[in-house]
Amino acid sequence: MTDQIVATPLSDRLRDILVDVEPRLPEGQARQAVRAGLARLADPKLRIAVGGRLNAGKSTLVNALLGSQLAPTDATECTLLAAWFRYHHRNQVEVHFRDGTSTVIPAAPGGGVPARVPFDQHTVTHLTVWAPVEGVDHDFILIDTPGRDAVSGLDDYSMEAIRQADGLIFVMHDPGEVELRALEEFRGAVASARLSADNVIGVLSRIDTISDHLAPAEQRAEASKIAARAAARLRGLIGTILPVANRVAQAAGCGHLTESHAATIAALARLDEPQRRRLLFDNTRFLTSPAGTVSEAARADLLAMLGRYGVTEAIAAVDNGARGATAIRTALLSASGLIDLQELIRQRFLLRADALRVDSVLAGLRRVTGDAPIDSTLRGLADAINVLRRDPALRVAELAEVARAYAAGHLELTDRLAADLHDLLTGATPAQRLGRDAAATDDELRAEADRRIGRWQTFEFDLPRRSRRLARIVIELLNEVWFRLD
Ligand SMILES: Nc1nc2c(ncn2[C@@H]2O[C@H](COP(=O)(O)OP(=O)(O)OP(=O)(O)O)[C@@H](O)[C@H]2O)c(=O)[nH]1
Ligand SMILES: [Mg+2]
Repeated sequence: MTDQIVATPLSDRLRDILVDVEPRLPEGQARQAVRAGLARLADPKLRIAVGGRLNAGKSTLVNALLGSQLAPTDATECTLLAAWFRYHHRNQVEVHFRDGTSTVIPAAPGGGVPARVPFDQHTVTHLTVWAPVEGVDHDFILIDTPGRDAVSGLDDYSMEAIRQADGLIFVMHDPGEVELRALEEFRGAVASARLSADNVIGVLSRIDTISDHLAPAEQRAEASKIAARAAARLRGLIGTILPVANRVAQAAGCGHLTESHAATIAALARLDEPQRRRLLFDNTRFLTSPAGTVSEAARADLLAMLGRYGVTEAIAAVDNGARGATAIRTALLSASGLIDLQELIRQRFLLRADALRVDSVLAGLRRVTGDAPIDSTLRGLADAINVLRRDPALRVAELAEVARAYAAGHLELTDRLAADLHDLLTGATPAQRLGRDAAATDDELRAEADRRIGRWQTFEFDLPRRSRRLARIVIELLNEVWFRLD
């Protein structure tokens, strides 16, 4: 299997194809699309957009991932323009206009998106925020997008930003009926944007707000159930949905939590059990109950930053031996779900960067090569693309990893699971990938995909944590097969 994976990056091969075709095309839509593809390939960074409905907590999550508070967050509609975060040793903001020009304006004090961008926002496509953020831009560009149901009519703009991305983190705050319906609608809207479980990660955000009376561990358990239900409903559109406590992740990730906060948390941890319980019962009691030497102002400060959920987690971290701000921040980052999300981003996006970038360029080209082009140059381009598309690296590279773990004895599979894996690895058609013959109807194939997904989900549940990712790779490919059935 692994022998089939070609060493030359797919993006290099696609670039060669496009460089060859471009001068032979007449000026027009097709040539422009090829040029756009070449421009995209010239930028080696993977683009990951963060999208979702208004107020879902997107910008808060972006800051947590950046490790720096550069995206403005607010309870009212806040993000009006898509912002691309990239590395530069100096803070500055570049405004990109619809006519293709751009201009540099000063960043907000401390860096990041200024409160006001002094241009008619309808003339602007997006901002590039240059900032000395380590991590993100070395690996990928993070794009914060405006809320989807923004009343200002910017919906199209956020879709435009999402369309330019190679992967999407879809943030949902409350996947109840309304939000799920909005997502179903979103599914229709993004069909052209090539989004599917293959390149969309879900985040269930603001999990501290699920209930006022649950302890953090119970909130997380509840959040996991909600996320699993939403994932089942959104099968095919979103691969995995991870619960994340965004605000806690932001406070810990952006270094807001200082040594002085750590001292307050340590003092709270030293209170006796009844005092602690009273204090953490609700926000009012947190601010007013006796708390030894900890001032009300210090408590208010902590509460504003972490919420009761985060404060409870921080105290638990001290109970578990965390000493000082750095140790508490590390514990909070892990408890918030951000570390799991970063790992998922690495697995689902970064390790597949080449294939994802090529895939998104191909999506842009499909518009000009889609319907059996008459022009012979375009026909040649379509044929070359088809050859590239069949490259197993575009689809099966990661499945090979599962196969390798299985072959090496790191992953034990029953005969049935091994057969499922084999079918996925070797099948050329959806039916073959599900171990069925060509006569099977789509309904039968869907039912078969469901059975296999269920089997792998049960299997995943029983696996040690470090191996679950392998089961998830299989589940997501099965989801993809399911999704691509007519
Ligand atoms: N309690 C709680 N509040 C949060 C959390 N994450 C974000 N918020 C709050 O929710 C509000 C919206 O957060 P943003 O990050 O600005 O949301 P957004 O999706 O970027 O909003 P738009 O850009 O306007 O669409 C802000 O007041 C945040 O402080 C969280 O994990 N817990
Ligand atoms: Mg925002």
